[in-house]
Amino acid sequence: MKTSETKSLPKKNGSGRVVFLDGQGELPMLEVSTPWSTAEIYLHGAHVTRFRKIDETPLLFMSQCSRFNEGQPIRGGIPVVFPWFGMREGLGQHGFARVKTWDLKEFVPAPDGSVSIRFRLPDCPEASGIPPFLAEYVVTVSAALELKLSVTNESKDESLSFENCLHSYFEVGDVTAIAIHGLKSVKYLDKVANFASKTETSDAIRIASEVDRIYLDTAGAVEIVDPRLSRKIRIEKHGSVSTVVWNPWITRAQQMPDFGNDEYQRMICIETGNVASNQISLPPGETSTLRVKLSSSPLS
Ligand code: TA6
Repeated sequence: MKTSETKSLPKKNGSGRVVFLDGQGELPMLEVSTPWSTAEIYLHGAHVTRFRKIDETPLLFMSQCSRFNEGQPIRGGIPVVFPWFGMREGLGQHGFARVKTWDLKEFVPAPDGSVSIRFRLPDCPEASGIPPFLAEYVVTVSAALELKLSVTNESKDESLSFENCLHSYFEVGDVTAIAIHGLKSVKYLDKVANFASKTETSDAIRIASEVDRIYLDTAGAVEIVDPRLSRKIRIEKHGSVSTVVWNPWITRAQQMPDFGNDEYQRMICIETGNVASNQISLPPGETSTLRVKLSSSPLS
């Protein structure tokens, strides 16, 4: 529940605007409006929880059971997974970036009406075991949603090894009716089959059971064709060679306390990053940038 409007900053130019609100759990949130769309972004995790084009169904799925608490991840939208993906012995799942309150560095309403917001991951005790780094995340809202996660290795002599992943949850009309294109002939690790190595044979992947796959060495765009919502979602990327596809299906959905039992029916995660054998090893002083553009268009 939004509780109060705390601050509204005037536009500098263009017609995009940003309003500061108390979001759910009273966590600080930015509400962004542009001529084409609206978006909501929490400082907690620099987490985009909503992107909606005017007159369209929201692009991103959000669980009705999501927690909005400091120290716990939000379920839905776009969790920023960094500096590791999956489980790390004693350290939990998917890194600490998604449960930290990011610093808001600036927001820029551009003359064309789009709005960019830049966040920085603050220093935190969890980062003490790895070489010093700077992580910044820029979210640009327009007719599309563009995301840029950059990591700079600030060490003078040590390489920085990490995984990154923008773990996007998409809203779909009926997950069993969608087709996922763009991964044919790509090798993947099948987590549901104990990480067996397989090769994708289908140009139109269908979901009819639990799916949890890490597609490796793939730089191409992916599309979700959704006949129920009559739209196509396109996921374009740069600086990423892994794509993860996840739907928990019935049993896992029931096991997750922050996810509704039936919500698996209207979501699919198509996640963009560099994980597993595609993890990044960044030399001292260098910057690695992951860019993702999410857009949608009506099915013709
Ligand atoms: O990206 C897929 C995945 O790693 C799955 O294995 C599943 O556990 C999912 O992420 C959600 O993880 P979370 O820690 O948010 O519950």
